[in-house]
Amino acid sequence: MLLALVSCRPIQFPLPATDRGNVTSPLISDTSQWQALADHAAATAGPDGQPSAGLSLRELFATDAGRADAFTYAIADLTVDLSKHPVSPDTLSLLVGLASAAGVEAKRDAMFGGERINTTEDREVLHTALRLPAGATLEVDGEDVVGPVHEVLDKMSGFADRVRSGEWVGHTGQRIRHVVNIGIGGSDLGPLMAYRSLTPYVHPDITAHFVSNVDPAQLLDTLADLDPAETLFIVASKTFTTIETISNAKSARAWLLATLGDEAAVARHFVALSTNAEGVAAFGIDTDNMFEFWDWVGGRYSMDGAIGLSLMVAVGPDNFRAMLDGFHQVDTHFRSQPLAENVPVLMALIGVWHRNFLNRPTLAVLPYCQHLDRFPAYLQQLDMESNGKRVVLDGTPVSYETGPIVWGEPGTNGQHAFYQLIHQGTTVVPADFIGFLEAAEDVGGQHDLLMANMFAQAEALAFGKSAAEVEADGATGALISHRTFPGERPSTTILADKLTPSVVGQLVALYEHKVFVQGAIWGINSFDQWGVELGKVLAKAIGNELTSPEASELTHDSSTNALINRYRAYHGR
Ligand code: G6Q
Repeated sequence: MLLALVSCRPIQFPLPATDRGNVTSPLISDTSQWQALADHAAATAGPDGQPSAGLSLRELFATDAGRADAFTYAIADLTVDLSKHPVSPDTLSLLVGLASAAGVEAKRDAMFGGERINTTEDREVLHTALRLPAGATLEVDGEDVVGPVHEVLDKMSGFADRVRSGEWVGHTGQRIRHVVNIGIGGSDLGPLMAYRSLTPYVHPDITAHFVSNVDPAQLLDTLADLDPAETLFIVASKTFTTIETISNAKSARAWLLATLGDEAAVARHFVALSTNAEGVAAFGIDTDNMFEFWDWVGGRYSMDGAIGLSLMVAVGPDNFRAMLDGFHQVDTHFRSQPLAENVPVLMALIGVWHRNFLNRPTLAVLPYCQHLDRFPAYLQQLDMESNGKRVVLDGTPVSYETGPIVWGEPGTNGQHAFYQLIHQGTTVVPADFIGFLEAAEDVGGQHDLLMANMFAQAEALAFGKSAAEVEADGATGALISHRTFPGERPSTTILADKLTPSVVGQLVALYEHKVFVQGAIWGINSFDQWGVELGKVLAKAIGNELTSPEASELTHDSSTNALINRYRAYHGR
């Protein structure tokens, strides 16, 4: 049983110790631990600034036959091989020292305990409570949050079961065969990614669709083959004010009513996932058919609660709960393991090593699994929206790089496209390879070939092909340089037996906590998103200017004014 009694006091994390006399700096770069890492990077750099002297991958592997074992870690059902990174035991211990200096453990405990660590929105950050087992207790401001979480889960399960069994029918009595999740950002990417990941677990009579873009093409393409009588819309919006989602939901309702004719049909074909009951009611959805979540769940951290309803309908409550258990296993590891053996912490630290001390700006996520095709996009939001920040909690600008640019595509497609740059380009791109020992579904032994590619790529990136080897293959002249692969390109390999619901939860929680630790080290707020909020207001003003029949004076820059005028002129406004 977990019991955390939490009050609403302001957060007072230990600030980094500084080497500048009595001045206490909020910047981690002012700690002696940061400086020690900078010195270590300088002492081990070769003439090109890349790790050499004891930290080249070739040397690290040549001098330590046990390196793979020593740098491979287990977390729940995942095996994480960190050996192909330019880190020695000394590097790791300096990095762990940095995590301690940043107060990562205290910050982690504050998050799990329900303190208001999202200081700019004055909110707790409690997505980990969404996967606490029934019977656990977590009190925030004197109120238990685990009971309500399980009430919503039970309500979702009952609804999902009714849809799956055909008991919940549409307005004309037909069973629901298509579920359309209308949501964007955090209300789209998580359930979409998990739905595609768990394709083999989807109910044979139910297909889920995801509409996010306000571009009408996506809604129209999705609805083109659907029968309104068999279609259920799940309107997913934490705030229920997001213009893209509300616009798509209104258009979907008009499409439904154009065929079914009767306003009463809305109640059988629309449900909502939101924190805003008033907004849901104003839209015309019965709040009995609303599945609730709370302000303390950030959008991009919400797929394991009500926002996962489309996924639950598709894969069933048992599989959804198995996914939650996977999340919880990783939460437990993160919460209990010492920093030096804590896998999300180690992944985060290695990311900080690349980003801040080796100047590597991006991270490629390369799943060798087609079902994880949306995993890079999901991580892109998780990481870049969380850690794309430029000031620390007290508003001081950082003096160092923060979140990396995250990108990627499933292997082997990427191999025939952008891997060229990763192998021989001028930018070193750390990569995360993710693969499975067993295929979800195999045909003609293709899974063996898929995995052979993954292992071969990680090996080639790390160890390259020297000029001597190229020459030995018969190359001469300029061709020798063209065909030489420098190697020393780092990667993590994450393996699991199979992509099960639990493993999906484990993978997501692993990255959630990795992102958390990096944010904690950089001293930023990983849980707000003012850049996203800006986008939500900017378009409103220009929207009026594009559509108003009366031309009013435009007060933007000359480029924006010209673009707006061109659009208005085209439409004769
Ligand atoms: C996520 C962000 C953002 C959000 C969307 C949708 O952390 O806040 O991506 O999820 O803007 O917001 P609503 O769910 O409120 O519609």
